[in-house]
Amino acid sequence: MSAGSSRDPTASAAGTAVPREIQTAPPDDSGKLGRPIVLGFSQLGSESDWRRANTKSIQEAAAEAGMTLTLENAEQSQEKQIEAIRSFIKSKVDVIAFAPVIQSGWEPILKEAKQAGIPVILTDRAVDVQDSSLYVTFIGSDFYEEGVKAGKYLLDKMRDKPGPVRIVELAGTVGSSPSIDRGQGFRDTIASRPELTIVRSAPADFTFEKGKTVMADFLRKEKEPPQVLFAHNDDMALGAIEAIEEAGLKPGKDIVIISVDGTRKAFEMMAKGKINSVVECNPLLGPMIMQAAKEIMQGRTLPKRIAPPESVFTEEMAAKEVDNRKY
Ligand code: GZL
Repeated sequence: MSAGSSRDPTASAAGTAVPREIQTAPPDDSGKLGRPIVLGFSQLGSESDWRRANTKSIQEAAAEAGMTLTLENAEQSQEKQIEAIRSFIKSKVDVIAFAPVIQSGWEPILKEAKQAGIPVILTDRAVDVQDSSLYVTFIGSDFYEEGVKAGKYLLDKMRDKPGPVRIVELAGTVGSSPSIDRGQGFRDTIASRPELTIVRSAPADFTFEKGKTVMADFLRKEKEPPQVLFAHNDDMALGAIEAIEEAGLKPGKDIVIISVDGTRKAFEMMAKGKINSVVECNPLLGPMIMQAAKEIMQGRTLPKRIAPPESVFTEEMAAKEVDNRKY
C-alpha cells in the first residue's frame, strides 16, 4: 500500500446513508506519513452502555493519537457494516477497523480490503473466516473465559446448596461471539454439578428493554421463580431487575444475578445487593486500537491476538469499586 498517495477520507461511497462522524486531529506523530493516519471504523451499534463506552474510547484515543477517524455506526446491521467497510476501501483509508455484529459473513468484504491492500484490525468480537490473514490482529476479550468466570462464581455461591438449582439465561445477539462463547463457557463450567440446570434461555440482544421483557416472560411461564439469572451483559441484567421487582421478588436475594461487562450502573446495583457478581469485559479498547494502527503503518508485526485486562467483582467489593468505574 502506498503511504503517500492522495486520499480524500471524507469522500463517501455513493449511497452510504449510514451516519458518519469524522474527526481530523493535528498531524500525528508517526512520522512515516507526514500526515495524520486515516482510520475507518465500522461500529456495530449503540445498544448498550458498554458499546457507548467503547465508541467514546475509540474517538478519544484517535484524537489523542492525532489520527483522522471516520466512525460509522451500523445500528446492529451487518449489511450496513459491510457497506461502511466498502466505503472505506473506496476512499482509500490507511487502516480499517471494525467490531463485527455477528461472527459469520465477513469473508467477501475482508477479501476486498485485502485486494485493495488496506490492513484490517478486528476489534471486540470475533469473526468466522478460513483465512486469518484477512485481518492483522484481533483486539478483544476472551468471552469463553468470561462465561467460565460466571460459572465458577455460581459453583462457589451454590457450594452448600444441594439443588436442584434452576437457572434462566438472557443471551446476547444471536450469532455474536460474546453470546456464543459466554454461554458455552458458563455451561461447560457448571456441567460439573448436573443439579444446576438452565431451565430457560432466550436472546435479549444486549439491551435493557429486551432484558426486561424476556425476564418478565420467564417469570410468567415458570411455575416457581428461578433461583439464578445469568445475563450476558449488564443492560439486560438491569432490565431484568425491573421485571423481577415488578413481579414482587427481590433481585440478588430471591434470584441470584450474575452479569457481564462491569458498567457503573451494574456496580451501583451490586452495591445495593441487587446483582451478586459482575464479570468485567473491558470496552476501553481505543488506545490499543490506535497503537496497533500506528504500528501497522510503521510496518511492524503485531500479535494475532491482543486481550485487555479484566477481573471479576462481587457484591462485597462493589461499594469501594463503583467510583473507579470509567463507564
Ligand atoms: C463484548 C461486547 C458486548 C457487550 C455488550 O465485547 O461485544 O456487546 O458485552 C455489548 O454490552 O452490547
